[in-house]
Amino acid sequence: MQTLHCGKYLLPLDRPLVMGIVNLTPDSFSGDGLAGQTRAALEHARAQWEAGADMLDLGAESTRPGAQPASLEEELERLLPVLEEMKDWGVPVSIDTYKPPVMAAALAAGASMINDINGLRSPGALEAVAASDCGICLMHMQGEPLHMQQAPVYGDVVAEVEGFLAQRLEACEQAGIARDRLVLDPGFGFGKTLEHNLRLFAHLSRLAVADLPLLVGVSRKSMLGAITGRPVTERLAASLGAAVVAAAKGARIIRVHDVAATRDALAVWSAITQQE
Ligand code: YH5
Repeated sequence: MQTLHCGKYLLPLDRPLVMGIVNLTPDSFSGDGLAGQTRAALEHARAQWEAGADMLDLGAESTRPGAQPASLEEELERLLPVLEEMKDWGVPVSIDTYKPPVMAAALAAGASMINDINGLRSPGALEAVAASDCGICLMHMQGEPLHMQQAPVYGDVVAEVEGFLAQRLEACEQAGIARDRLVLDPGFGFGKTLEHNLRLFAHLSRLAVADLPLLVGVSRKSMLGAITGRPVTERLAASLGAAVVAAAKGARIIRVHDVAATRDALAVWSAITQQE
């Protein structure tokens, strides 16, 4: 059975794992300062964990299309107090960041995984993770968040994303990072039109370069809004449909906002699949 080495955790990949999203950006809180933000984030993290998440993904900088970058200091100020509280919960904590100093500080504070939308391309990123035994998610993105949705262009999107992931795997191997720490992600919505996203989803299995596990993150995303015509607050059913299709196409980790509902949907898929 395939496993994912994630710091002190060894995660079995015989059923799709659910990664619960924990958002630490200020736009997701009422605005009562850092202490209030920390408390709200911890409550959300606890709820995601109790809902059955296999791991939690903490993001302190918005990477939504058109989002402005946060400073290093802001990102650390939001992350570290939350991580400090969570380090004894017994849950693998992933950090959604592309900044090497944030990676290093988070790993020192007990994080088990680095989820990098930039695929460890920032100078110093490979070194920051190579020095530890954390899990790593290598995601594909065309452009950078501020402009990536303006005019994404590909020749063959599946071939290009596959080539990128193979190249980042190669860079990790050169840096001495063991393969059993790596997860690959096509990066739905990151410099992709609806058509690009659908083509990537349809050919998901081709992206499992070197048979590495795939992570899929489409929960509540605009592509689901484009398909259903629904606003972000009404995309649960669409997200569950996508999660099941992702699992059926071989995804090993599903990154979601709605953990309990996703676990139920995947439990049905798993039960039927095991019966076959
Ligand atoms: C991902 O796919 N995505 S942050 C816009 C939405 C809803 C959700 C319009 N970090 C991924 O979740 N990390 C993000 O509604 C990620 N894979 C990995 N590995 C964007 C996001 C979102 C954006």
